[in-house]
Amino acid sequence: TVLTEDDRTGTSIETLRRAFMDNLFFIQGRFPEVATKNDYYLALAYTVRDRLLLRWLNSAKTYRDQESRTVCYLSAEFLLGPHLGNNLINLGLYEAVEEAMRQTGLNLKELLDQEEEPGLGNGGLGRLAACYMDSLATLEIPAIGYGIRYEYGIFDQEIRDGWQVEITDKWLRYGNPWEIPRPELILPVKFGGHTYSYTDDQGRYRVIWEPHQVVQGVAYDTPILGYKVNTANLLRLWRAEAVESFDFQAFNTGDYYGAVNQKIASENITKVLYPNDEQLQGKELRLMQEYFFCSCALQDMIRLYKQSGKQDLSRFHEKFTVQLNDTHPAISVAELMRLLVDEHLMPWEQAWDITRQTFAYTNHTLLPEALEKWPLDLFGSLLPRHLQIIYEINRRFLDEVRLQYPGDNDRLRRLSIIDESGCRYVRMAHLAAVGSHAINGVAVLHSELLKQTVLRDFYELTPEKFSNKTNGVTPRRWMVLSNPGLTRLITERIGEDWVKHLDQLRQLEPLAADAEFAAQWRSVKHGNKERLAQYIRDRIGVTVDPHSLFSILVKRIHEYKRQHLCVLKVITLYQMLRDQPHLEMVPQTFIFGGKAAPGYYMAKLIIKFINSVADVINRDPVVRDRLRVVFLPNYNVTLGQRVYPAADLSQQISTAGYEASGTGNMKFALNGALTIGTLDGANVEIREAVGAENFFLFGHTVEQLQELRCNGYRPWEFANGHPMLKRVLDLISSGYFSHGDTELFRPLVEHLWQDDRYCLLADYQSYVDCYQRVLQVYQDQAQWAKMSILNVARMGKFSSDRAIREYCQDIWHVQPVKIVLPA
Ligand code: 26V
Repeated sequence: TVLTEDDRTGTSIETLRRAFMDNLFFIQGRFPEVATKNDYYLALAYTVRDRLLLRWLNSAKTYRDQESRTVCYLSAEFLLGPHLGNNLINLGLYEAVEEAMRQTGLNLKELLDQEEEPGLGNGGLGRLAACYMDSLATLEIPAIGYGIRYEYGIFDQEIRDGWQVEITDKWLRYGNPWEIPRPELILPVKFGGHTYSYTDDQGRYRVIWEPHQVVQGVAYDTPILGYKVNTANLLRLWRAEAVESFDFQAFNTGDYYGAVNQKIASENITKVLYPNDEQLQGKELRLMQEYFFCSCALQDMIRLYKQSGKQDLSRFHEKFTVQLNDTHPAISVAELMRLLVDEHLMPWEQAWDITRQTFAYTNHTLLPEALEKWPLDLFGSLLPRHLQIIYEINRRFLDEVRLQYPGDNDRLRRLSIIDESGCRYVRMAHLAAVGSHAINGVAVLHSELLKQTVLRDFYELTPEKFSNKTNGVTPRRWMVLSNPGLTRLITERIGEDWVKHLDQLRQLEPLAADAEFAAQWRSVKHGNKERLAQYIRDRIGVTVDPHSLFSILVKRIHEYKRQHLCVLKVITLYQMLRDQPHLEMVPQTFIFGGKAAPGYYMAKLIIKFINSVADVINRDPVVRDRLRVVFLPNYNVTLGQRVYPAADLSQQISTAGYEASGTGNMKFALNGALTIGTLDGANVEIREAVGAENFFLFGHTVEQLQELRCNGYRPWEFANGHPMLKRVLDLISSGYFSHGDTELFRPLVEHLWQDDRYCLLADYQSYVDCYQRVLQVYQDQAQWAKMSILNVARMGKFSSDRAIREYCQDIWHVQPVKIVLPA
């Protein structure tokens, strides 16, 4: 009953209201008359946190008592997005809290807007880790996410004069109520120095690593709650600190400034997230970050293992299964070997057995420049012991290869963990592949290409290790939280089961022919578009018409993603309007968003290009209301939640073979957008699922591109052979979009004309033609709505729950563990 409800765990509106006011007083130290919005946000966050902690502690206790097998997801990035709204959804308390706030005279939406999102990731890879944490908890799988607690996450983007400007992301400025620091949970991590070996009194060969520097990792824990279950898993992020004893030593020898410098150097390790940059390679601090969090994670696992009373580590792989999210944590393979062999005195063969059974590796890119490799001298000076271990792993591995392929020296060279062609490097993908029992790509096409290209020799060697795990996204954040209108409409018709069993969306199929339902469907979409239009007006002062077709391209800016192909298309439409000022044309709004890596010149120029074209078009009276172009600054999770629900058309236009999967494509389609896309990444499977007739396909296939290139791709022939394309390129070159400056966009146009690595010109015609079909269909609003409903109805496969179930069955071999709250 309400009377006995606990202030920290109760869920009635009355209790929530009381707990909230209590927290405002006793945690924020404020009374209502002087409280800021942020005070209210924090008071609410602590109220919600109490309810999380109840479930979290019970989960931890249960896992400990039952010695549950646990998934450890190692990732340098977790792009979580704001916690408050998501936790309210998963707790099932959204409406109750909304009402409690209303009764207090506050607006929940405004408080939600107060939260600074933890942007601890670049894009798809980090966001995938966050979706997977949500699904693991929802499926009641014991799991720990291990990563880095960056003090500064991905930079904030501002646009000045059309150019991107980077601002440091001070996300911890006003405190983080979602994390619990564990100042006593500290682990040492060594760097540099040298090794020496000796034979101990029992005749064992042993290696001692005498480091140059030791830092300590401090754990920061964030509970990750599942949807309407009691499971709350652990996200444990590590922050680097100076080791006390180092300070002390320096202090004793009188080197005060030396000690302070030491402290600063240690803390630098977790200062900032590196943006996916062209020049990541050779950044020593980046390698330090990677090793730092992997060492902390593995030491922590060993600590947990030993907590359950077991001393010898021979069953480590039975307690833990570790997923490597790309190669960023691949150093773990060598680190676990070091911990087992050097520190726990295990024989090499046994340690290697355990290591291989522990790890599995997910590859997320085929781009050659994105494949991680470290110069040998840098690697050896930072991690001298690991380099020795890698040599030994490699020696034994190549011996096995020799047995299978006698005399095939070229194959040995290709398979080696050490790249010896020219400067010598450690190839992290090879280390991950050799040290894992399972290797997967993130979409069917990607997994196939992986086997044919970057990991071809590994596939030939051990085909049984390879599988595909097509990515997925969590419907909790990407539908229920961000699109309440659609959620309500769907639930009215098919009940609420779909939120956990997304395949159930298929029950919507018959409703695609239901005119009344279609009308409601369109009205939900229109409402979402109106809200986005309002946001655009507030944010950048551009008025867009919510009745126009919202055509959206949001993702990191990269040449392979071909944002500039979409701009060529926009200029084509503009040219048509200039040619025929009275042309009847479907009114369209093109919305772009995305960050460029600060060191990636072309990507930054593409942002300037989009903004320059937008400026000219939005100002030109000839366009009237038929065409608008906007670039939304600072695209992030929060903005994604506004954008996906408001899209009519999702642009997924990467060059075939380059986008490993994409996950934005799934978020759009699940919110009722139709897709215009290439046969790349998961687009292939989305098209298969929703039906070819409900997907706007264009562009060369991987095979066609291969053939094009074999015959010598000459982009200028495409430009010269296509009058409209030529006019568009000439218009750009003429300085039309750059106040007469013919230099500004020259690198862009020249690149396309001469080299066009990503084959924009080859796909232009097909893109433009396809777009005509889009416009035609859009004119038939009933037809469009029908296709939109069918898209959603058939997108169930792309839930991250499905992906996680596959990982659990095929790779991790883990079962759910029910968490029961004490009565
Ligand atoms: C890294 C770099 C580093 C240097 C040069 C440019 C560059 C470009 C891309 C990357 C991405 C590395 C890994 C990654 O984030 N992959 C993304 O993973 C997503 C989740 O699986 C997937 O949906 C995206 O298609 C894939 O790009």
